[in-house]
Amino acid sequence: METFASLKPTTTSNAISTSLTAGAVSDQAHAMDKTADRPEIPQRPTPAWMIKRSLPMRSREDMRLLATGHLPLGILPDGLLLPSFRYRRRVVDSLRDMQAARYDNTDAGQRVESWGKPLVDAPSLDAHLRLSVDERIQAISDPFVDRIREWLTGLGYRVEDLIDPLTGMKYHAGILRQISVSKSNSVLHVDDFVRDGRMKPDFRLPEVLRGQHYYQISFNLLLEDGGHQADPLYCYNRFYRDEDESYCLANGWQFPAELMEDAKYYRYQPKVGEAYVFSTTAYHDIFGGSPLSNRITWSVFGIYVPSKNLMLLYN
Ligand SMILES: O=C(O)CCC(=O)C(=O)O
Repeated sequence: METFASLKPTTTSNAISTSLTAGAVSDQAHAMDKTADRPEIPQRPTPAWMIKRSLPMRSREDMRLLATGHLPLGILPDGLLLPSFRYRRRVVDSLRDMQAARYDNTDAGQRVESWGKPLVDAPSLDAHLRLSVDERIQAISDPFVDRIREWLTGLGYRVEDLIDPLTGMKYHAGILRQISVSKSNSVLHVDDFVRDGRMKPDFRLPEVLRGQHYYQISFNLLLEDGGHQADPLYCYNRFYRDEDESYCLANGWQFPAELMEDAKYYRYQPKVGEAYVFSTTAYHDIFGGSPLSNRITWSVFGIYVPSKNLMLLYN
C-alpha cells in the first residue's frame, strides 16, 4: 500500500533541447546586504522574457533561466511529485480532518489558509522557528519536499535547508494552502526572503546568504480544485524594486494591481495534479477562479544563489 513516506524520488530526465540561450543578468546591479542584521533587499534588473509561455523544466539551464526571470513559468516533470491519482486523493482527504490557519493579513475577498507555517505570516522569526507543525501535515509535505530536493540534486544543484545562524534551527520548508480570491480582488505581491524577513524585529541573515546575490522561486502542486476552475496564477515580467515600496498596501505584502499596468504577464491556469515553478522575485497574482472551487496547493520556496550553484528550501 502507498503511504506518504513511500513517495520516493525517481531518476531525473535529461536536458531538453531548447534553442534558449542564457540572458546576461548583471551581478553588479544587485545591491546586497551591507550589514548582517539589516540586510538590503536585493535590487535586480528585470530581464525581458525569452518566450511568453510555460516550458517544461528538464535541465539545470532551464531552471536557471526560470529562476533569473527569463521565463514566466516552468512545468515540472509528470509524476515528479504525485505517484498516482489515488495518492493525491488520500492527501486531500487527510487534510479535511485538519484545521487550516487563516493568514492574518488578508481580507474577506482574499481567503488564504494554510496547513504549515509561512515565515511571512509570523510576528517574529523566533515565533516562526519555534512553532511546531502538526506531524500529520509534516508527513504529507515532507515527501514532496524530498522529491524537489532530489530532483534539483539530480539536475546538478547543491540543495540545502535554510539555517538560522543564532539558534542553528532549520527554517520550515513545505506548506499546504487553500486559496480563493474573488474576481474583484487581487493579491499582487512578491516573495523575497529578505523583504519578508526584515519585517520581523529579530531577523538575522543566514550565514550562507551573506554578501550573496539570490533569486527566489516557488514550486507548487495543485492538489485539488473541487471540480471548479481554480484561481489562475498571473506571472508578471517585472521584478521588485525599492521604489515600489511606497505603493505597498497597509497589510505590508500586497501591491495595487495598477502597478503592473505596463508589465507583460503570463496567465497560467493550473490543472489538478500539475506541478509548476515560477519566480517570486517577480510580481505575481492569483484571482478570478470560480467561487465554488476548492483550490489546494502544496508549495515550497527555493532561494537560488547563482555563485554557489545553490538552492535553499524554506517557506
Ligand atoms: O498558488 C499559486 O499558484 C501561487 C502561490 C504563490 O503566490 C506563491 O507561491 O508565492
